[in-house]
Amino acid sequence: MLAKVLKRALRFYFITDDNAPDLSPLDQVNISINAGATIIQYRNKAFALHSFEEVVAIRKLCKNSFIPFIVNDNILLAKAVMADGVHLGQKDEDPAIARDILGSEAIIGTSVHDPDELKRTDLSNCNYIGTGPVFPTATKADAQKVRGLSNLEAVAKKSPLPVVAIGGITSTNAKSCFERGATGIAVISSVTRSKDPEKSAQELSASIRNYCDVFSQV
Ligand code: TZP
Ligand code: MG
Repeated sequence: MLAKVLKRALRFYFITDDNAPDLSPLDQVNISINAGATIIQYRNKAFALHSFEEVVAIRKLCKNSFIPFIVNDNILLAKAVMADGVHLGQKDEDPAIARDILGSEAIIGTSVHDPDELKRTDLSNCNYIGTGPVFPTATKADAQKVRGLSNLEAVAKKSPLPVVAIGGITSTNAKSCFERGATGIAVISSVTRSKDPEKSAQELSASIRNYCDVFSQV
């Protein structure tokens, strides 16, 4: 994928919530895509094969909507559903293995928490990095400490790859992430735990468009 196309795709990065009380992952993805999400990640920390059809359905929906589909953690699941890529944390499999299995066109993301970790991370098989938590989040049980906007800016300045900000991002604070150098923002709960998920996804989308259409070069 062209770097410019990838950068546009990373703007509104929706990640599924495996614990949302009222919304299935497929419903979440439907709502997010209808609102303007530009890339989808399937994240299910308790993934088991009985959820395979759910992943296939989400994959199909993304394909029909011309939106890249990324699988969190699980390279073989990504391969099985012919996902567009995979997101791997520092403690997950090596991106080099994902590259071998998924091929040269796959979108491979990794998580980097701060500039020091960025220096230590081999990005040669990666296409983007995710960084955070920028703001407090209740969604990731084992999330690292909140890193804030200055850390986001420091990572974005040093990163050779596009940076997606994550953690506690809402329609109100999304703009601040772009101002500090994020190429995109990744969200879970501001859509999935909202009283009105459609409205929240639309608001998020509007705040991203407002900022990106005016200031972005791509
Ligand atoms: N990684 C760092 S924070 C986070 C992940 C997966 C959770 C983001 O969820 P939310 O609900 O958008 O804060
Ligand atoms: Mg992971």
